[in-house]
Amino acid sequence: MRIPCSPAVVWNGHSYSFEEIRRWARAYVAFLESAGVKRGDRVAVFAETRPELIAAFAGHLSSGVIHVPINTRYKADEARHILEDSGAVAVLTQEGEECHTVLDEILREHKPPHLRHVLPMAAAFPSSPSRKSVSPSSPSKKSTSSTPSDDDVAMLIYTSGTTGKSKGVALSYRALEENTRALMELWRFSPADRLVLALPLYHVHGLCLGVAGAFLTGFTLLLEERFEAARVVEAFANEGATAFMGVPTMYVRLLDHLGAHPETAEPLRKARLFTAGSAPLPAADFAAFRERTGHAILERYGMTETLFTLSNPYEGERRPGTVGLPVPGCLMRLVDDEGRDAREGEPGEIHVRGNGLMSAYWGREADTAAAFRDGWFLTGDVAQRDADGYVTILGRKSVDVIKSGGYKISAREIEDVLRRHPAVKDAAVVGLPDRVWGQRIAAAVVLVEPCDAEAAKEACEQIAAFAASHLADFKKPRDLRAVTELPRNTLGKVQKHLLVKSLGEGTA
Ligand code: MLC
Ligand code: AMP
Repeated sequence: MRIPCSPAVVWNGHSYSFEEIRRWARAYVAFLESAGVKRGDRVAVFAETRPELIAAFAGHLSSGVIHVPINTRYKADEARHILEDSGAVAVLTQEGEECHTVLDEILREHKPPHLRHVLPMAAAFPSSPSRKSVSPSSPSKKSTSSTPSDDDVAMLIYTSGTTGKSKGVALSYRALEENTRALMELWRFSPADRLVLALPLYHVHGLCLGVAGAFLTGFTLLLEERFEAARVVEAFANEGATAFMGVPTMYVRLLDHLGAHPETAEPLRKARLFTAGSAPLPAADFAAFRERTGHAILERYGMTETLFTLSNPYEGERRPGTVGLPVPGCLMRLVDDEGRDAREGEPGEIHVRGNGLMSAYWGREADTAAAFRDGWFLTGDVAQRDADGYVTILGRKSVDVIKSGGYKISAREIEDVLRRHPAVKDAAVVGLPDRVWGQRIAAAVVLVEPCDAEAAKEACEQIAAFAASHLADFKKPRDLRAVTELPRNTLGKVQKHLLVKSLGEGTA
């Protein structure tokens, strides 16, 4: 496919053409080769968003090196787990950043056994790319001699589940390309688009729909290091942005911004498309955004293990509170508790087949086998379908899977950390409904030594500080209370719905 002369990336006012990104990627691959990194090796990326990360991803794709991005908010334990579990041989990092300090801590304590190289950004990308555009073409996985095959693993994206530690989701070149292409066609992306990309580059939302979308379609990424509502509005006002993709928390913040500065809504009216996903978009926010900007946000549904499988239509009706219909190349069943297909309007678990399915959980055969039934991936999400086929997500089968700010969080992982504190005898974590974050983390702990209210408060502060030092900020309990016992049923299982009620009282 010929890519037109639009830039690939705009960053801090500088434009980088597709050809520049490709050249940069080639030099980076040569650098990796000189360090002995081979096709199939895992290379982790633990650095904040910058254009070099786009080139690193392109380089990994072109050379068959498996891309392993790490959440830059992770603390040492969390990042170490990914480095060890993936068997990464190298990690790309940027000096001076918080995650570089975290990496130093990991290396000081005990180097992950397979990790041979720490690659500073300055060494991996020594030449600043010029800003002059030359005859452009897309970074292509067919450009090297050792062309990866469609079934090779392109990337490992770590995601939480019902178990404590995160699992690496292995996604093939085929899944990445076919699913992304389907979405790009469905949403009519073209080289004329300029997408404001403020999503993190370590999850499939930003990496596939944003970066891979640009590689496949040739549109321009207006790249932001972090989401800031004012910057998004500015990009539509002055930088020719045409589209934005966000998680619902970002839309809440955008709406707050538009509320405080109503005049800034006007440039958004000229936009072509706003999409939302990763968590439920409240119908009230859909309505408020439409009223302010004239745009019906296009909500879609996805999962790291399946990529993007349901979407409201581009041209037809976008129904608030629904995630639309199957994406071309994807099939969906709703299966009730008896294993039958749920009837219209009845709840069932979403089972998925199709072009975006993962190959496996990295190194976890039993978990992989348990995640599928007869070739269908069992998502754990419960939904219903109306007469026109539109799907509404009702919730998740497990209360131990929490979504906050669009991040998937395992209640078990937080409980495991809380239980490591010497004052904690037992702990339970739940997600409480939250207007901005979708869900916010709350925890109940049973203390080893029963004590009066004042001492319990002090103990809770210490436990909260301990949790904060071991967990990424977004996993930190926002409310942590001491209780005399956890509500358990006769089988000893914690009744989390009762905890949601008691912890949520007076805080909604
Ligand atoms: C941060 N804060 C939170 C919080 N996260 N408070 C409650 N709950 C949370 N989850 C607090 C911080 O402590 C801080 O408080 C303040 O909010 C600002 O923190 P921040 O870290 O600067 O926030 P920010 O960078 O603005 O992050 C918010 C965000 C981010 C929405 C931009 O969460 C984000 O990028 N989310 C997207 C994640 C994503 O890409 N998910 C897709 C997964 S793929 P204080 O008091 O210190 O100011 C997937 C599949 C699919 O799900 O379908 O897409
Ligand atoms: P992740 O593992 O981070 O990829 O998160 C996937 C999960 O996000 C899904 O299983 C859903 O629970 C949730 N999700 C994604 N999109 C939506 C949406 N539009 N509405 C509700 N939940 C969503």
